[in-house]
Amino acid sequence: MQTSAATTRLGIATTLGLLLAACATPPSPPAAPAQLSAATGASLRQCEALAGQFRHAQTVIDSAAPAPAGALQLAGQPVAAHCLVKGRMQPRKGSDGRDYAIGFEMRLPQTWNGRFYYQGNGGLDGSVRPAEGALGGGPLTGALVQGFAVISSDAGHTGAQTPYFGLEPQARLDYGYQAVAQLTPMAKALIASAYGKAPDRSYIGGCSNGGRHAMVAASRLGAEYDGYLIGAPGYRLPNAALAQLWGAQRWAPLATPGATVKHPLNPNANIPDLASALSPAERQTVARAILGRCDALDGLSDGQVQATQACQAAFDVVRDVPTCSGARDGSCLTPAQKSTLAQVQAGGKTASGRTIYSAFPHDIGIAGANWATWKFVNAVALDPLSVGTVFTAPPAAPVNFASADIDALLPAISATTETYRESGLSLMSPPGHEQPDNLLPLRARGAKMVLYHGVSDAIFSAEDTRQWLERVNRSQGGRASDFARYFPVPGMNHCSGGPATDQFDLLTPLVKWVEQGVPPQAVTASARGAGNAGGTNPELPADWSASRTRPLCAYPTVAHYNGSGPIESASSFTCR
Ligand SMILES: [Ca+2]
Repeated sequence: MQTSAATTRLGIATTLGLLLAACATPPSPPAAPAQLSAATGASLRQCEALAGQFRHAQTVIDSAAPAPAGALQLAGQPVAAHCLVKGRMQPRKGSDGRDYAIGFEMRLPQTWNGRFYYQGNGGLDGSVRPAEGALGGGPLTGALVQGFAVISSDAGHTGAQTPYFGLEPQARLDYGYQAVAQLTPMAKALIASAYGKAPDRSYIGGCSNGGRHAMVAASRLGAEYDGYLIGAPGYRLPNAALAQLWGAQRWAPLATPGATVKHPLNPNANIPDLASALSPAERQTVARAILGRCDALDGLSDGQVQATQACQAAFDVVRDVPTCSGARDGSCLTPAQKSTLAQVQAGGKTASGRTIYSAFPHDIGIAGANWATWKFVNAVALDPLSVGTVFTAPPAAPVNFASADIDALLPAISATTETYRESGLSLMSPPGHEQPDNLLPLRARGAKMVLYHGVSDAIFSAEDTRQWLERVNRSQGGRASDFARYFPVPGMNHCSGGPATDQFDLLTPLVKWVEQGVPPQAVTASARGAGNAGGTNPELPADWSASRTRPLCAYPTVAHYNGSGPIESASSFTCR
């Protein structure tokens, strides 16, 4: 009897222990997402008539005309016949006296696949780029040629080269998120007029600021889109821009005194030649040192580091890069260069110790020209403009990178005023990105998110994207991969380029996931060597095949060589 009572007490204690343990663990995973049905196609019913007949609030259609097959080319191939509609939403006189509107074009295929694609554009927007929905670096395909009805927009202002729209309160809100919110229902209604039915499935995608638009839409417009293709999302763009100024301040003392280069936007102006602080040969030296530590971690020494996350622990700038014993000759770094590179890659902090943005991964794409353009040219010529006039409240003149007070500017991106009622961070970032619980309805509905990011992106950090996914995973009981998958692109710079296989189509796998329930795990990416129709990548190492392929692997899996098989082919690798 005593044994039995003891057993019962033990049972109660065990139950209590389990209950206590249960209380201490994160919430249980959400229920499995619903499965959305597949889109069905239709044929275009009308084109020119849309100009006179389509009615939508605050919308002006300026033209609607057929674009015959071949009027637009993608990767040297004619795009099929479609209808090109141009228009504007919310035309208005801005508080600065200038004329504003949300300009757009839509391209409606004659033979439609039943889907809508919102093409998010890059940079500061400001121009209506052709609505072709081009995919991946040096694209071979795009949403339009795949049969989507595609919209492209200037996000509410014109003149991509001048960020002064940021002084106009509504224009900066349109740029941040309100243009997408206005255009989305209009575009769906226009599609319904053109084809006799609304889109069955809707997608939004882009890279850089376009990836940001898609990521913001997931938080703000989660019921409007079924699939989100999010490339190099500058989802904390104000922080990233500020970190650029901080980094430029670190590099400046190492640059050749007095040396200048042409301003990228103004041929009559010069800027300091910060690139002399870390020359192309020195960046190659760093890349070689990274290869030395990390190339074989994926099972094959092939000039690519697939195990990018493991490489962060394996590589140390100060230890692994040769130190100059004499003058700089490209084959080594001085101790000051090493410590600056280590500091910049680790991520900036203000003088008072506040984190400005994010760490950046060590990766061989540091050898890429685009890496240097962002760190040494755009950090001096572009980011001071956007920080000064778009991301801070109240906005002011462009800041000077050298004298910018980072400690004062960091709170200014979170500040509001009577006129600027939303902060730069609020208008640019996905609400709730710190704790992405607000994605639960999107997930439950069956919508999917596919993210990708060049591991050597020098402006928006792949580490910041990885951290976002980890937060989603934590907030959803470890089940983020049910609806959100992230594909790091080793070696790739900002959206394309660098020593990388940077040509890929992640939209097709996203559609398959949304509409057929097949989650993407390994997606083939190609190098763009000689003869590539999407445009060649001049930074492809000479010892790679011109058409090398590798699988992009859903994080946290990594492409490992199988131990046999042709080394230029993705088929010899497995994501694990
Ligand atoms: Ca390798």
